[in-house]
Amino acid sequence: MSRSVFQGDKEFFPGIGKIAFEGRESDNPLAFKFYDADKKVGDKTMEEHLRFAVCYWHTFCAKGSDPFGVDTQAFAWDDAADEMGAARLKMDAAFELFSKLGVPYYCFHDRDMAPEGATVAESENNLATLTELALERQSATGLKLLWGTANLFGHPRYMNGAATNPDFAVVTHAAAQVKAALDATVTLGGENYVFWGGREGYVSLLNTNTRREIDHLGAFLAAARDYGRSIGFEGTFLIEPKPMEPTKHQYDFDAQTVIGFLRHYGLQDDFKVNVEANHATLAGHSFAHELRMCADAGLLGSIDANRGDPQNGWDTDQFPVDLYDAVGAMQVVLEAGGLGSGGLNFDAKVRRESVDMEDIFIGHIGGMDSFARGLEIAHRLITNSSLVQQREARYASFDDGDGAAFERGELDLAKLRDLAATNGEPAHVSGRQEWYENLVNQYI
Ligand code: XUL
Ligand code: CO
Repeated sequence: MSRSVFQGDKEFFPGIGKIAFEGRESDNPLAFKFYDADKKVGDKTMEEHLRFAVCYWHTFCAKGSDPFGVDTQAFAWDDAADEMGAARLKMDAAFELFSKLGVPYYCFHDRDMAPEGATVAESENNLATLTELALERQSATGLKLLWGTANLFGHPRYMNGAATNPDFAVVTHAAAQVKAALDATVTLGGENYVFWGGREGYVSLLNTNTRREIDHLGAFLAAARDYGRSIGFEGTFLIEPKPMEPTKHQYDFDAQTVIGFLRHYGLQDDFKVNVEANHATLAGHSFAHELRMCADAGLLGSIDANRGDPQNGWDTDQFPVDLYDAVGAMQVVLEAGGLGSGGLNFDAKVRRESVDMEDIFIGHIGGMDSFARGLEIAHRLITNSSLVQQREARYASFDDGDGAAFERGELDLAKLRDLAATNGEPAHVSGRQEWYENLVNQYI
């Protein structure tokens, strides 16, 4: 498929062409060393396995401010007479970058793409206008929407929560936003729709009725699901866990919490989990752990690819360049049979000190190369080594006889006791963790 490199009147990233695969010997920072979109790994190409997406918010909206300092980065697409004009320029810049980078997908929040209006109707109109433009850009470039979402955390009205706000009037505004964002997602053929509950949690237990708030979240998501299905959304709804930040405690704390929540409220047939690496580490887990919990539950939906900094716990949203993590993630993804309708969305931003336009490209190239390597290594580890077989062999005692009967739920506690008494002390069997660890390093 031919893809035009940029769509608008103005080129926002001059001097940067389509990023090409040049191989690991290349010293061109604006080339892929490992990501070769059409290269087959097993039965699929790298592009089909990895399903990369660029996010609108960090890449085109955030300009390096932090709690201690103002913006450090300047974006030419902000240079317009009004907010809607700037939103159009931003879209030109976005599709130029998506195309030059060669990613198949992008993701957005409603407010990244179109400014909030003075009324619900004006906000809806702004988003609908920009959605039409995005649709034109998609058909001109071949880009696709991995997921849409609503920003239910930025506006002051959401300071006490959105769907879990103690004030019903705020819940209705959250609903209005989700309805419009679902409309936009369906118009754009989005393959998923995400809920990240930024302020769905509490800061103080003293002023919070957690039981009512969590029930409200369940009811809100069911209503969103029903609306989405009624307008023809056939994709996957996703919840993105995060333990805290900005709230002290977020209800969607981690994968296992979300899996329990989805099952409790009967949402597990329509919703899956969007695992973000930096949210995993913020919850005290590894990225691979969160992915594994979702895969085991059949609820692995999509990935927000990034990383934190091991020396602090924050959500620093750095580009993912840790190879060990990428291998661990891709091992789970491959063993789970792939990402389905999900993808690898770079929910990542360059550092506030990285002020050149090419830094944005270099960040994405590094992330794409890391996951390309992770994919190839994990594929070899699974197909060439005996790791999977060795792991399965540890459970061989459940494959037949009494162990299999136990798995079928046929043995009560007294029968289990009698087997222990009859069979005596079990042999000590090594877990061989070091063997597994060395094997992974050997394949890297
Ligand atoms: C915030 C975060 C969000 C979600 C979408 O930590 O990850 O950007 O991915 O709302
Ligand atoms: Co995210």
